[in-house]
Amino acid sequence: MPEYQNIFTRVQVRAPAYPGVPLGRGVWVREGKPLFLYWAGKFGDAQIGPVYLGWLGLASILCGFIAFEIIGFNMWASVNWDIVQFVRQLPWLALEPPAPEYGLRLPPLDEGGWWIMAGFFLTVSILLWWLRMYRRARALGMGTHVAWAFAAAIWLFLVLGLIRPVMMGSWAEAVPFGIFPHLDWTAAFSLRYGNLFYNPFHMLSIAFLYGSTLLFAMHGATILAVSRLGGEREIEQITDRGTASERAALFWRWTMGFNATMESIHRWAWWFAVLCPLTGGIGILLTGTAVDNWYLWSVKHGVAPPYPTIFPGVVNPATLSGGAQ
Ligand code: 07D
Ligand code: 07D
Repeated sequence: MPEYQNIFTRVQVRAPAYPGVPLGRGVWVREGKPLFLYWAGKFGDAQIGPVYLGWLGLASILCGFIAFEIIGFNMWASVNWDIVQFVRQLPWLALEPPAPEYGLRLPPLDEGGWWIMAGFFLTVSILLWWLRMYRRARALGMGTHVAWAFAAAIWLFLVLGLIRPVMMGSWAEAVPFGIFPHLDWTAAFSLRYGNLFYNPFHMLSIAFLYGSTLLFAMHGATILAVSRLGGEREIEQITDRGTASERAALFWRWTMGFNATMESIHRWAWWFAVLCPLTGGIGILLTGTAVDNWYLWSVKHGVAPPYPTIFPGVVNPATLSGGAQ
């Protein structure tokens, strides 16, 4: 019996190519003759394909491609179609949303119109991909947990780029497309609204983000540690608790007095991951709509001390010239 003592050991089990359960009658088939890749097997399953594309998959990829092209060509145009500069400056290039004076109106293409068009196609692409996940899960008789977890991320994405800008009455509030530009936007957003650290929903989102990595590490490590006893066959261990499950449970009861079960750990993981963008989206939606300055909000609610207490004689500039609270 092999020893699974380190985190790199990987056992490759190779069964005959399996296309999956039979498909109902329809236009689409599962495409591609399955092939086996040794290096894919090192990482995950060695079998690649077949893939089910379907109308939703096709339409989603098409829309995603259109969005990607609009963003790419606009970035390329911004360096005067110089391919060398395009490649060199790519991480800094941007496709920006319309300026504030346009509000929610349609601006000319080169003043934010392209951003609206790219955003439209990206959003449609993501929503179609969600439908595809949902429908493929139903087709397999599975639960739709993956689709609902994805929906939590889509919620944050929609808040950032659509729902909040519409509530604020301006596309200019939305995120630009671009690798560093979207980081600049994130930093500027925090500063503009009085430091996002004081937003309790940002705090919650961070707790779930950190909590997710902790749970993932604990769960992955626990299962690897008992895989020499068959622990990675989690479903069998749920219905017929074996020595792997018993030891894993004992380990955590010994070390911290309490343990998850083979089933509950996956519920914890799902909720922690889902609550990260769910709470985050609430925090972003409240920003600028209900709360204009999270620092002043915190002072008001006794979470943060006012500036003059820390630096006597200093007047918080946000309280001057009609700064909204
Ligand atoms: C590992 C799964 C694979 C996904 C990957 C991302 C694209 C973008 C498009 C050049 C974990 C694919 C990337 C399709 C290419 C163009 C136009 C997921 C994994 C590898 N961000 N963000 C990144 C997005 C927001 C923030 C990286 C998307 C908010 C910070 C990547 C969105 C805010 C940092 C990226 C989005 C924010 C990043 C790595 C959408 C607040 C980093 C992502 C649609 C939440 C990190 C240079 C990753 C970085 C980073 C993509 C939204 C903050 C480019 C698609 C507006 C602080 N973000 N982000 O691995 O290195 O995710 O940036 O909402 O430090 Mg971001
Ligand atoms: C972005 C969901 C959308 C993505 C989708 C996927 C494609 C295709 C292609 C694979 C990530 C689209 C897919 C396009 C992919 C291929 C090929 C999820 C997304 C649908 N923060 N902060 C968060 C921390 C500060 C700021 C969340 C830490 C500063 C803003 C998270 C710190 C300032 C926003 C978090 C820190 C600031 C956030 C994101 C530390 C900047 C948000 C959760 C230690 C100076 C977002 C409420 C997430 C949010 C957000 C962490 C600091 C700004 C927990 C750890 C103070 C503006 N921050 N942050 O799941 O929800 O994102 O806030 O300093 O909008 Mg923050």
